Amino acid sequence: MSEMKDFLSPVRPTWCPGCGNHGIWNALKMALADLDLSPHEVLLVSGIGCGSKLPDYTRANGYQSLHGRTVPVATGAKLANHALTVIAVHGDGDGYGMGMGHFVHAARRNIDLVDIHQDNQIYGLTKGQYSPTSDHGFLSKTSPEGAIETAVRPLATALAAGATFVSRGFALDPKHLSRVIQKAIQHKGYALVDILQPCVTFNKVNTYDWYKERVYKVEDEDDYDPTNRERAFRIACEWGDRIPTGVVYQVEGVPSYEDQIPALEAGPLVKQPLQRSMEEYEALKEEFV
Ligand SMILES: Cc1ncc(C[n+]2csc(CCOP(=O)(O)OP(=O)(O)O)c2C)c(N)n1
Ligand code: SF4
Repeated sequence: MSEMKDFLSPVRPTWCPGCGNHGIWNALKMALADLDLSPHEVLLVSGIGCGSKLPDYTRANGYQSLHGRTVPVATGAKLANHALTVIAVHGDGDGYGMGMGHFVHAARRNIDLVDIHQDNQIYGLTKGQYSPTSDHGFLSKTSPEGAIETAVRPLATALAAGATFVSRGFALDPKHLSRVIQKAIQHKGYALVDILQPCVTFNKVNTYDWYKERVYKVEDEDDYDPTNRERAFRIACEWGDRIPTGVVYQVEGVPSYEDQIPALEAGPLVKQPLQRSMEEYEALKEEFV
């Protein structure tokens, strides 16, 4: 059986004391250990941001890519070796700002990725600019008179794009979050995990207390039915006095992107021989030259 400590790298986190990323990191390690995965079976791909440092602190395959390009890199890695459990992990600026197009296309492609967003409603690493999920009126260095845009609603956006698994967790509840991440990993297809992650240094509005007063677990509701897309959409749009957490939508049996690629039928590309026989070469020449 794997244990959480198996996923500890020798590098210690430099996140601020109290940062929500500590809880997310613990929940992720807990999920990987509970699923009895080994570090070599997992690839963590991140972008640039405070949260994107997570692969440095975790013993597994890791790749820190460019700001906003987490999902395309994770997609390429999944296609090269679809036997890997590929987890994209990045901030709301990275994933819902620069990476917004990739988010929507990954969801509609149903590529078998877990897409974790450390959603602190602010740019942490660059010291406190407002982000795509900052609420209307949010005061920051780049919105001194209050943000004038409507905030992105990630769960509703994912659902509208055709995502087959849509969820949210809260960094202060790592056990619940870990169960949500486990379900996302077990899901075959694109899985969004939006995580409420207080940035204690730069976001003085969306604090632990602010979230605590508002979050509820969708599975505790009497009429919980994560297969009902219409109902899920209503829940996905909720924000303000009530903020839903848990698995909001899940549908199984939809073919994933990589399942539909004939070249992958013979197994992961990385395991397939690079060399072609003379006969195969002649056949290719015949077809194309
Ligand atoms: C192409 C590019 N544009 C901008 C930046 C500057 N930059 C680095 S991190 C970041 C935003 C970080 O916010 P978020 O993704 O929400 O992550 P957090 O730090 O809050 O975890 C920005 C704008 C960059 N590194 N690369
Ligand atoms: S600046 Fe915010 S997001 Fe970054 S490590 Fe500190 S508390 Fe966490």
